[in-house]
Amino acid sequence: MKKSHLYLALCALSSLSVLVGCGNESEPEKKELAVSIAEDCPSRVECGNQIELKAVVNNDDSNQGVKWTADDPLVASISEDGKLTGLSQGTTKVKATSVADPDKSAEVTVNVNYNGLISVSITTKPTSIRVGETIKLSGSVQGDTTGSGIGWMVNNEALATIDQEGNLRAIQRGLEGKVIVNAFSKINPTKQSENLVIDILPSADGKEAIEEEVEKVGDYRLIFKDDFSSNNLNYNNWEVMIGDGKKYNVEDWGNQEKQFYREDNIKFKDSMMYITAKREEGRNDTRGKNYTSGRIRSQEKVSYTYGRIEARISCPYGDGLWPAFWMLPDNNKTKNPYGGWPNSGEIDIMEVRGRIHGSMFGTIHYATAQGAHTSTAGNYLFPQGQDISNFHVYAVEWEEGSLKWYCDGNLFYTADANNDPWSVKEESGEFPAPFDQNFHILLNMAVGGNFDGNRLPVNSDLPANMMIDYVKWFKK
Ligand SMILES: [Ca+2]
Repeated sequence: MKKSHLYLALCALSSLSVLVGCGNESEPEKKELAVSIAEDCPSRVECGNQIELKAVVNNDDSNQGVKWTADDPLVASISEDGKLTGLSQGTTKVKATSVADPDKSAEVTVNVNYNGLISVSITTKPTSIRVGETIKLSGSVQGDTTGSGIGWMVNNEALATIDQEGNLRAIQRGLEGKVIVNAFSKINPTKQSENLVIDILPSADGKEAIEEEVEKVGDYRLIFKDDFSSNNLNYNNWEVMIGDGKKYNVEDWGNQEKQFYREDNIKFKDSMMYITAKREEGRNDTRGKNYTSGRIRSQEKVSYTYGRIEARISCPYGDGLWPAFWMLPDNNKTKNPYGGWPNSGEIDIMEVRGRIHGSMFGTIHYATAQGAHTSTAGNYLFPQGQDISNFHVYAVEWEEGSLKWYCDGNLFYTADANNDPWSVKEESGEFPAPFDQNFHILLNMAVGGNFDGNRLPVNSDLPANMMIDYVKWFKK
């Protein structure tokens, strides 16, 4: 129903109740409680600064009688009496709820900005480090008026770690034999230093790795890890995908999805990445989409052929929410040897429907010999007392001609030549194509779309957080 029609209907109802009300003059008059946001209430704040929000209750603008809450604690913190502190760039809906009648409330959207001209640089620039060695790096931040300081990150935490004092320690040479270090501004983590590439050399006694510190699963050795331990997105590993898919020539991401992806919907806290789906009506930068969310990929940054690919993830409840941890081949649209999707293949390590709390899916998509899309999938049911909202370790073990899906170490599906042989168009490749080339990782949460019958979340489901603790890639 359109709003104007609803309004007319309500007017008609209220005049009716006035007419009916004429006969009940003896009833005591009820005082209707009204909560609104004060006209002079601020709606913008700089990171690190505080503003005082103001509500009006029954024409009383003293800000008494309401409790304040914010819907995105990663963007701003708020006290019950309306003192809001900006934490990171983004928007949050803020609500004033009547203490006397919790059904009465009013909302305002607050923008948190950082407009300072920040630049970050690394001042010590070693070119190499030996396995087992620790080097202290230093750097500087210019233009940060809040004095929040500098943070550190390394692109591959399987090869070396760095703490927030800048101590870099090398664990193994790995496949690349180097790591990339960045310093960043803590108040605005998108402001990062230039890449510092540091070669990892064997230890003085010739060791390629501190063997007892290299994580192993069976025959697999860890070759890549992003633990998000610097509470920041590493652009050397990830590209943030923005928009409704048009930029990538897949309108509504090929699935009639209802979200617009924004970088603001990806945040970090306590060594965890949060992808947050929000209802954000009336924005002028989402091409009419009423939902926003986040999506990242590692195309041509973290991409290998074969291995065990793993992540630890918690998914939210909510109709139509579609969190996914999955893989596509590099350049699947343009330069892929097997052509575009579905011929070039897709590996879904984990997909859940926010409506269905007790199960998840692992799937491969590929093409029939005639070039039509087909897929084969396994379904995992969580044990009693667990569901999608708990943290689970989702993994696929992908080797030549075989894919095995695991949840928390439980093998629940195998696709191989004996079980579910796949194929692609005859002219472009035979089994085990297309799953014999470099694939990269994607993490996202869609809203709506055809994975769960175009259902949409109710407003109370949002904002909803998909939380990712880490991503790992192992190889034999
Ligand atoms: Ca982590």
